[in-house]
Amino acid sequence: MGHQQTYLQETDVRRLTRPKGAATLAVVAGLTLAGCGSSAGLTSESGGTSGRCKGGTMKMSNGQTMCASAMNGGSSSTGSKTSSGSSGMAGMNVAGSGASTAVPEVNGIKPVPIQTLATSYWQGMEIQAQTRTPVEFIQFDGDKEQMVYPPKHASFHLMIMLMDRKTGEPMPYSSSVWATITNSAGKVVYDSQQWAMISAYMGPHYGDNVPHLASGRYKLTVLISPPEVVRASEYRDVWLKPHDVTMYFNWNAKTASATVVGKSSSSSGSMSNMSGMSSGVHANVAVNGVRATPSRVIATAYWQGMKIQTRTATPTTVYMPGSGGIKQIDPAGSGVYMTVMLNDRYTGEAVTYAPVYATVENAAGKTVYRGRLQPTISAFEGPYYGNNIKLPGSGRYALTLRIDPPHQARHLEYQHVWLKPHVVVEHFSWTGDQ
Ligand SMILES: [Cu+2]
Repeated sequence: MGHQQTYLQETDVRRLTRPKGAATLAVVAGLTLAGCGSSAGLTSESGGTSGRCKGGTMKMSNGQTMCASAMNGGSSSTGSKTSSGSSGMAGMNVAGSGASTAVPEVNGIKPVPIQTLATSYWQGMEIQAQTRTPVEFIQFDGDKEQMVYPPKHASFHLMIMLMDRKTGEPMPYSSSVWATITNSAGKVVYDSQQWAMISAYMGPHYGDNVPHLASGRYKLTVLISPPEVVRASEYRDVWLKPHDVTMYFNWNAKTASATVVGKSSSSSGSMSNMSGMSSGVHANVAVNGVRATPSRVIATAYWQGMKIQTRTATPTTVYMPGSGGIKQIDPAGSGVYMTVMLNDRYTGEAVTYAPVYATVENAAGKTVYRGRLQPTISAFEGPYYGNNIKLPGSGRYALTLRIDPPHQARHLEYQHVWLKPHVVVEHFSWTGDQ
């Protein structure tokens, strides 16, 4: 493809020792908790549309139609422009958003076959253990890249996928996902915290390269800690405690392939058979009794293969887990609930762990809001960045977004993109409460 060359930067690429627990935990915790300055402003909810697409088909979100008719007292889009010195599109020559297209490669990296070892369920969360061929990945700390190489003769790249069982939207921001593999003799052969990762093909997941396994039967135990970010209301009562699942698989070292053994067991989850998940548009789905609420797209911008979509909705209550249990965060006043969704432009997969900051100015150029849009999980829109923004009155506003690079492990297709902060300026009008 070659386009990626445009974004090559001098990076400090060096070998990194594999993390053991605390190191990764510190990174993840620091990111999710950083910058939560004004708790009063924290807020979120669920919107009506999703641009997520798995398997390479870009699904048009029909929520926009719904929004236009259902929204009152809302805001209207007056366009956006990109004002970064490094703006432009990385990657492929694919027509604009919403085009139905097969996914060839992203930044020169092709998709590879993925095998599912086992699936389990817990409180509406679908937990999948998947494998692919071992692969090096990159840890980017906002300053420099560090390559993490698979051990010699590694058997596979383990990927723990957590998602909403009904909508298929990913569940990132767990403070810790830990995997333990035990052989048939009861010996622990692998025991490590998983890296929180982003990928154009798998989306947000928790993964690591697993060292060489001899042929045989194995037990895989995964300990999942709850997500520690803001949640939309449908997740108020679930995923509040750590949960572990046990799965079994046979590994064939000669063919480097796995076969699933029997059923997965869940320590505390119910295994009732529900209808299968569907991803894409979730307007007719209820999750924990909650349905999607309408939102309005005010602008869509693109940057190095990232789709940046800004939406507004009516102010809403969100929830944040903490030491004292789940905390309810109500809107501070009238205005908008502002959400920014970051997705791979070509596959629709969510881009998580990117600090997003917003500044809102009124028509006179006075700053009326400045703060961080909180990483938020939701069943209907997937992960996004959002906050309630109090506005002094109806009128036209300028929104400046600063998107910092995702501080997280990434697969190779994202090695050369999103390494510097990016600024987007958009405008919207707010008609006030009606
Ligand atoms: Cu991975």
